[in-house]
Amino acid sequence: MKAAVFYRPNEPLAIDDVDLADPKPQEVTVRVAAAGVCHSDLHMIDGLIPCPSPCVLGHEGAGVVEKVGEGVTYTQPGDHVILSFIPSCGQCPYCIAGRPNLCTAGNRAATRGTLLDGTTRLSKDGKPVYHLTCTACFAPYAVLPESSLVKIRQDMPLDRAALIGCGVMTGVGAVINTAKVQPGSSVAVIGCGGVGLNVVQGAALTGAAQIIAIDINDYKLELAQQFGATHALNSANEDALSAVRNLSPGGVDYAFEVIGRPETMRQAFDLIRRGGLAVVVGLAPAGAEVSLPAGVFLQEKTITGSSYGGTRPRIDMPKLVDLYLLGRLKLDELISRVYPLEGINDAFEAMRRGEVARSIVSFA
Ligand code: PAD
Ligand code: ZN
Repeated sequence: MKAAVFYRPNEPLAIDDVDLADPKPQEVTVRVAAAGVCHSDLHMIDGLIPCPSPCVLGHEGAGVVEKVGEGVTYTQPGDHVILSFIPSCGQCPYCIAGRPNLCTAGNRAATRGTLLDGTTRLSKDGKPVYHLTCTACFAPYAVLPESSLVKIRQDMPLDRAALIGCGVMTGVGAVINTAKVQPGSSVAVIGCGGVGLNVVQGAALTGAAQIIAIDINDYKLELAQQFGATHALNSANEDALSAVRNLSPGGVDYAFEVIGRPETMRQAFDLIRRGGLAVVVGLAPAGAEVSLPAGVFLQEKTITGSSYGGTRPRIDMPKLVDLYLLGRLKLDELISRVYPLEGINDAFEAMRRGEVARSIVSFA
């Protein structure tokens, strides 16, 4: 089959023929319907975050179960599923504590690019090809661990469902699971791309009273207002700190960094009030550090990261599906463009130029 393969940073992905073996025990083959284009993959293409090579990218997807390996009990052929980009072993202290997004074996496999047993089902000319985050969904078929699948209602359109697999879950989850934003609060969101727009809509869902969208691209700020932002600040033209202090004296209750830059992570910390919470969602380049003003620790501010929106995928994702089908979660508005697999590099260029909320690759 054709797949989008990463060989080296700072090069376009290759649309190459790769082989996909049958699922082993506890694994499943999924026919991918659609895959969203997320900035995390672009960080790897840009060489900011390490990526095993060669590797089929794509970690935001949904599709239909085609085949199940021995011992699979959760799912059967024909099921509609969202692909979760962190599998879970179900047995480590994180999984037992209800934090499968931090699963030791799942995170190890996801970054190493293998399935949970340390091997790959993808290959080319008999040599292993890695599966980004056990999903590798920039391809018409994927083999995943059973624990990477989340069954969903059959009446949910699969292209919309794909977005829940990363951007929507990460953004809404950062608000609901990580920050637990309270109704009536003030929230600043720095970076309103595919994930940041979902932080904005997550904040709107929780009933935040003031949602201040910050970006350097006016188109993203317009989108943020459609997604529920009450204020929009272009930080290329005005100083975000003083503008936010004017709107919310003393600082906001919660600030979210959704870009992946140390400067804006620091900005999130500066924007919160005494006792406030800053949440870092963006992935920083490998080795980057953030410095914090030591004098303000007595202000009891908190800064934390949010991995995959702190999700328990099989609990949260079907709820997001229900909210979409009730008309309470915006997904249609996120899909700015639809590309065939061969257009994948154009989709990343459009993201780099800031032209899209999200693009999807469709295999329909
Ligand atoms: P995107 O490219 O769609 O959005 C990034 C946004 O940031 C764009 O709207 C930019 O205009 C804006 N921006 C860039 N620089 C600045 C700046 N200096 N000040 C203000 N705004 C700026 O990316 P995305 O939404 O797909 O991903 C955002 C980040 O989230 C990225 O680092 C990605 O790797 C990370 C991510 N994290 C997780 C997780 O589990 N924590 C999951 C998915 C994505
Ligand atoms: Zn992503």
